Amino acid sequence: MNIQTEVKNKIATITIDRPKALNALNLEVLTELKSELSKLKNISVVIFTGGGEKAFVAGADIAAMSAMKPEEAKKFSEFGQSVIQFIEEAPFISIAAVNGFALGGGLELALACDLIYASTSAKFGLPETNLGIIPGFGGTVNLIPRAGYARAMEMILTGRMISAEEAKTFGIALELFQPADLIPKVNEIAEKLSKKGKQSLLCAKYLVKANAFSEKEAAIKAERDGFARLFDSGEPKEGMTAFLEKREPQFK
Ligand code: DAK
Repeated sequence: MNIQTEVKNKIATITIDRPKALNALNLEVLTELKSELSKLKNISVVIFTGGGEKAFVAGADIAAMSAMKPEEAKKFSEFGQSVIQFIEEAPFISIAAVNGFALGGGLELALACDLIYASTSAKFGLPETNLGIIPGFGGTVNLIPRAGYARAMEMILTGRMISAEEAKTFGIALELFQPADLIPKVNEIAEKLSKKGKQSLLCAKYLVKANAFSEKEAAIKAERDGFARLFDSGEPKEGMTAFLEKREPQFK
């Protein structure tokens, strides 16, 4: 199992636990994640975090993506987006407890959550353009309301990794905690939330989201179409192969 779920009172903690690949998301991990989420009953708050010392989630699995045939890529995209959408619309409050690298699809998973807290050693980024691809789990849509247009554009174009401090300054992480304090502090926040009326929390969540994202469906479709079109250019193949071969990509 790549996903560990712990339930206490009305709070579930879901740990993406594939530390050898820095918790990268492949179809198996996403399938287990969806299955665990679907099993939750009478839960007010779900905390997402990463297993091991280093990573929250270092992105979609590059090795898996680079080997995908078009049909598999389509399945991965559609299924992955359905998991992200499930979290965004879920009848619980979601909190990302970012304990290390939150890159690419990993940052996008955090951005799908209602609240993001991080350890002081966390690192954030959308490095997809380094690989010849673009974010595909809502990054081009969901970063803007948090970080603003200018920072979202900068992070997506440069793909640079930012520190936890910068992520807080940009509005991505709400608060930073020492690594050992992250989960206890996030648990305290979750406990306070779980004592409130669930219907009022959910009503407020859906209203805030509706106001922040009026054209979301079209924007997500445009992201998906853009991602698929890129594969005609040869850039994704060169970018991802270079990562796996531990060399700099040579884009034409
Ligand atoms: N995928 C697969 N394996 C990964 C990985 C990833 N994203 N990130 C790390 N790993 C693996 C490494 O290959 C390495 O494996 P071994 O060589 O040991 O077999 C192991 O984890 C440990 O990583 P490193 O040795 O590289 O560790 P370092 O401390 O030196 O560096 C790092 C840590 C996080 C800086 C580095 O691993 C790194 O740059 N990782 C890649 C980060 C990245 O580029 N993330 C974005 C991936 S692309 C879409 C939906 C989603 C997406 C796209 C489309 N659609 C719906 C259309 C999303 C795309 C992405 O997320």
